[in-house]
Amino acid sequence: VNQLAGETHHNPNKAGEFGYDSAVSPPQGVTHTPPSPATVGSTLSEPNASGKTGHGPVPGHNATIDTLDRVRVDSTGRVLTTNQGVPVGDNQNSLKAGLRGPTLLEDFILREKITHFDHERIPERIVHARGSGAHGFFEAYGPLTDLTRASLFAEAGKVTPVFVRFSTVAGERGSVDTARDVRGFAVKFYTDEGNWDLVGNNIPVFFIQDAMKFPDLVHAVKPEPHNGIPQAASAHDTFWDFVSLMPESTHMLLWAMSDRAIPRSYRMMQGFGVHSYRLVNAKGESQFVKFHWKPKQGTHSLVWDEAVKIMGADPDFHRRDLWDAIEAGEYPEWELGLQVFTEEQADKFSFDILDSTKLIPEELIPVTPVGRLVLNRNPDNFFAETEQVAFCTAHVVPGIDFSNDPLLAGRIHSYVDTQISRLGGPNFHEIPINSPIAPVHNNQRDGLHRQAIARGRVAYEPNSLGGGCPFQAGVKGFVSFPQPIKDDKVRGKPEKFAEHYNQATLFYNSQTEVEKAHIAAAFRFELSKVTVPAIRQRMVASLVHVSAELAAKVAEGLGIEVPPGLPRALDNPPKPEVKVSPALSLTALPGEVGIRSRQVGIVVANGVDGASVAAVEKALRAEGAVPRLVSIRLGQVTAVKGETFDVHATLENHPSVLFDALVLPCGQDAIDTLLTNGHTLEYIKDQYRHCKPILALGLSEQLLAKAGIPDTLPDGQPDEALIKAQPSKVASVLPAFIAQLSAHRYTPRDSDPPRV
Ligand code: HDE
Repeated sequence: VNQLAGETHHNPNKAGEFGYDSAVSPPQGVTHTPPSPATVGSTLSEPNASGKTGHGPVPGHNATIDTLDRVRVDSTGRVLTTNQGVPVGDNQNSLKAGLRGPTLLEDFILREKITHFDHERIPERIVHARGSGAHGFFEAYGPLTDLTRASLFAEAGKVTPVFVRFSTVAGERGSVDTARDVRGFAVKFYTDEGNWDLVGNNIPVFFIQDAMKFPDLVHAVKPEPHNGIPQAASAHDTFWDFVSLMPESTHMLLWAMSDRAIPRSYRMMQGFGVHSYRLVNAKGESQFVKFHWKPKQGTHSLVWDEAVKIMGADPDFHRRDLWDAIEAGEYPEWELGLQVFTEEQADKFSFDILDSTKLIPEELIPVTPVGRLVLNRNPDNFFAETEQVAFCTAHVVPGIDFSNDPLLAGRIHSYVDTQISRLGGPNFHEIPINSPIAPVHNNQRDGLHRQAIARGRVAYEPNSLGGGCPFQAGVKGFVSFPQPIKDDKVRGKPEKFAEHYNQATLFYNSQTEVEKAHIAAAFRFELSKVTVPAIRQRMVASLVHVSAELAAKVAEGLGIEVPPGLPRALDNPPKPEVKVSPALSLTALPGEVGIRSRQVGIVVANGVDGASVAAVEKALRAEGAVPRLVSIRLGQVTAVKGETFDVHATLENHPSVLFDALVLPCGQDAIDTLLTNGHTLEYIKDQYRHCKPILALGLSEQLLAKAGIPDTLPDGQPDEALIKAQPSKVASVLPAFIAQLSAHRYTPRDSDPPRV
């Protein structure tokens, strides 16, 4: 039973993992939800394809799963075979000429096994190598037919299966989850008119304006080529050398230095399509659109010291969090929102909507919710699904089209191209996780690893021998929006692209004081890792144009004077329409309040007051949180009245940075034991430093004192997330503790440097 799942949770959309019969009958003691009638293109409330009325809206079944069924393998109860299906008699010993003699070349069983093993790895993605994926579905809120003919938006309740992959960008496949980095947010919609891939990030803008610069950017941020250092980090010379010479990166740098780049969870971050795309309706009318994903779980982040410590404590922090939540039936959910705007509106903006270093403030174009995305099933096999999934911005469907964003243009080429070497040929669309649910018929043939067996002698068009099939769909097929173009062929950029700082300033000015402090600290940290002083200097000279306050703070942190601003590309930059945009601050998006799936550590030891521990555990479980008892070693602890508690984790194997909140127990013997254990004090210090709620019962005040935890905030005000109570009064403080946990972090406690 997985940790988050506790004893009671079970993901009804995934039959038991173990046992040959698991595909048909659930493991004992759990309820199995029958597959819902929702097939691709169906609505949740409609009868299913077979005409039978369904079981009602069970938002669980994924049509992708049906198509993947044909390739699923369950070896339970089966005999071991070679890849040719020949039963293997001995899987322990190679074939030898005598027990001590040479191994024979003839041993095809050994050779097949080793040969396959030798080729198990494929090239990792050049960027976004480390990621985690899940299956789910998208459900449209209502018809968007006036805007787009894309079939997934055709009617209210229409359900389209999806596969989503989240990722970091710079780190290699085996790197850590909580690096400071942009996160990928790639969604493959298996629509009934073909696959649409919305390959986005958790930040709405990008570092560069033109695809021409992408290889340079990536070469700059990846580990330096001479020594392969550093892994999964932008805090090094080549990255800051490049971006400090590219003022267009400044806006994105502000986002990347904000807490957005260290999310608490993949489940708790926004997603953005970044570029302007087009929606095209059945009449051929088109408007521009920007895509937004907003998490129902709220948008929450780590703090840097916490992120660094989690890298060591659990490098798979985000992967595990996503996996556990889905296994436990805590399906993460996002709302898709659209910013729709016309060419005429776009022309009037002070910025260019083809420039991916700019966003459209929500004050100018509001975000309209149009549907929800739910992830409800973990992959069966990481390699087959998460590693082999191939997202391509070129994968669009009728009703979705491109803008002329020059960054997007390069992407339309790059993603298909990269899969050809990564996945070994042009037939990567036939790999089960990539193959559309919509049928595929064309005259493309052959190539490495071809799976389809195309029948007949016709592989060309026009033909008469095949009755002209497959025939063109005409206007029912994908028709590119006929945007008029009349211009010179040039290498260059439109003038508005040359304004680099307005939106960086907008972003900075829209942050809370604590968020601003974290941005300054992140610049200080990253630039302090740069060894060439001139690069640090140049970067601060760029920040001068963003905010004098920010430049001063960073300069102070680096021990330099604020330099004069870099020369600007434009003498008279256009005036921005919006000065402050609350939606750009993380705190603007609290999400649904609640503590579901939040991890709470309850520290225990022999002699603990058992009644209050049990009460806290029960109350947290009732709210959907995941309380875990932590002690010096595994096994059981015996409470003061003789009750016993199972210990779930140890102070050593599960550092407190992995918890969202901490409970310290009462009971003199327990406190005496914990006081002598340095791990306990680190536990408390980290929770305090990272502004997480602490519930300290009775005598545990002694632990707080030994850890040096201040009673009040620096200004003498009470610390509302440091909640103290006698064990008998625990019920009266639990609501306050739960409220603090739901607020995620108690920022009034934030200080730089930390007080303890
Ligand atoms: Fe990517 N990007 N990118 N990118 N990108 C890749 O494709 C590329 C950009 C993004 O989970 C690669 O399959 C170019 C912006 C995500 O599998 C590659 C340019 C955004 C993922 C590639 C960009 C992204 C990728 C590497 C500038 C946010 C991971 C492996 C012109 C809107 C998808 C692969 C997954 C992956 C190229 C810029 C998002 C090399 C040339 C902007 C989420 O094709």
